Amino acid sequence: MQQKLRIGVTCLASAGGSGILATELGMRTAAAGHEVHFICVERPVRLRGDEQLESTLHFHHAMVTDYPALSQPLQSLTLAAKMVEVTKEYDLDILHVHYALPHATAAYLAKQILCGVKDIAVVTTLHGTDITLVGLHPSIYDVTRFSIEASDAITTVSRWLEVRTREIFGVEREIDVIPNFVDGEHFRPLDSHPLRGRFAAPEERIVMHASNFRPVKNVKGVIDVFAGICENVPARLLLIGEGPERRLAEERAIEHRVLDRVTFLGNHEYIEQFFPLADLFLLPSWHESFGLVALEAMSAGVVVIATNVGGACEVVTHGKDGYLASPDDTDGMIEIGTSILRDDERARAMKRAARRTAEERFAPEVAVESYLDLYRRVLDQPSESNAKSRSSVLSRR
Ligand code: GMT
Repeated sequence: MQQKLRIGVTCLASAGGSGILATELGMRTAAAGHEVHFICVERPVRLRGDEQLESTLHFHHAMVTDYPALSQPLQSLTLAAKMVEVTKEYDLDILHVHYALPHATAAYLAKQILCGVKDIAVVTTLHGTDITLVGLHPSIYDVTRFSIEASDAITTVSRWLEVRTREIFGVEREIDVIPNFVDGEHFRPLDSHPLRGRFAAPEERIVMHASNFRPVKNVKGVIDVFAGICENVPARLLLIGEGPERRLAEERAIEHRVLDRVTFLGNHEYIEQFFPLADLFLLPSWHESFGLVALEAMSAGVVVIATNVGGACEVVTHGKDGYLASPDDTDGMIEIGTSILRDDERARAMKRAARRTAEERFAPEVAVESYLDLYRRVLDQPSESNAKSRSSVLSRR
C-alpha cells in the first residue's frame, strides 16, 4: 500500500444518496488500510459496525447543542469545531465533505481555525440538490459559492452536475467527475426471493420505488404510472423510504383506487434485501444528478425507468439496460412499464444488461481509486497554491 492517509469524512446521516455514497467510500477506504474518521451530526445509516475495520474506521459525533436564546441549533459551527478537534487529535491529512451545505462551509471554517497548526486539505463532493435546489437559494447562494470555491478540490458525481455547477455558480476551477458506484455483492439478483409471497401473488408483478419522498422525487408520478400499469397487468407497488410527500402518495393512491395494492415499507437499514423482489423500478424525479438508487436497482438485476432529466442519463442507456423518460410523460412510462412486464424474455435480457452495466461501469474499485488518487494529488499540491486559490476567491468577492 502507498502512504497511509488519515481522512475525515463528513456527510448527511439520513438514507439519502450522498450519505450512502460517502459511507460506502469511507468504509472501503478504511478497508484499503487508510484511517477514516466520520465526523457527523448523527451516525450515517449505512455505517455498520465492522470488527475488521475497528482500528481504521471511527465515528465522531458532532453533538449539536440547543440554547434557548438561539432560534436555530449551531450545526455548522459544531461540525467545524469537531473537525478541528479530530484533525488535531488524529493528525488528519484531509477533510472530505459530501454535500456542499453546510459541510464545505464547516470545513472551510475548520481549515481557517487550524491555520498555522495544521494545513488540512478540503475535498468537497457535490451530490445534487446542494447545487440544484438548496444551495442556489438567494438566501445562501454566496455562501455556497464561496465554500465550493474555497475547497482544495471539487468533485461531482456526474458530468451533468459539473455543468450545472459551472452554470449556476460560475465555477471555473477544475472539477473531477467521479461517478458513484455500487457494491455488486450486496446489491445482487436472486432467482427466487423468500419474501415474494408476502407482498404479491405468483401472477402479480412487483413495481418498486425508493426515495426520501421529497417533491423532486415526483412520487405523485410514481403512483400515476403504477395505477396505469395496474389497468393492464396485475401488479403491486412497494414504496421504500419516508419523507414529506408520503401522505401525498397515499392520497393519490386513494384517488386512483389502488391503495390496497400499495405497501409502504418505510425506511430500512438493509434496503438491498428488497431490490431483487422488484420486476420494475420507477424513478421519475424532476431531476437526478446521478440516481444512485436506480443504479442499486440495476445491480440487483431490476429493470429501471428513470428520469431523462440530469445525470441518470449517464447511468442508464435507454432501451439497452433500462429506460429513460420525461418525468411528466406518464403515458409513456405506463406503456414502457406494461410492455416490459408482459414480455418475460425481453425483461430477462434487460435485467441481465442492467446487472452487467452496474458491474462493468460502476464497480467500487474504480471510484475508490479515483478518490484516493485525488487525495494524493491534493496533498502533493504546494500549500501556497491552495492558499492562493482561496485568496483569489476572496478577492473576487
Ligand atoms: O439526499 C441526499 O443525500 C442527497 C441527494 C440530493 O438530493 O442531493 O441525492 C443526490 O445525491 C445522490 C448521490 O450522489 C444522487 O444519486 C442523487 O441523484 C442526488 N439527488 C438529486 O439530484 C435529486
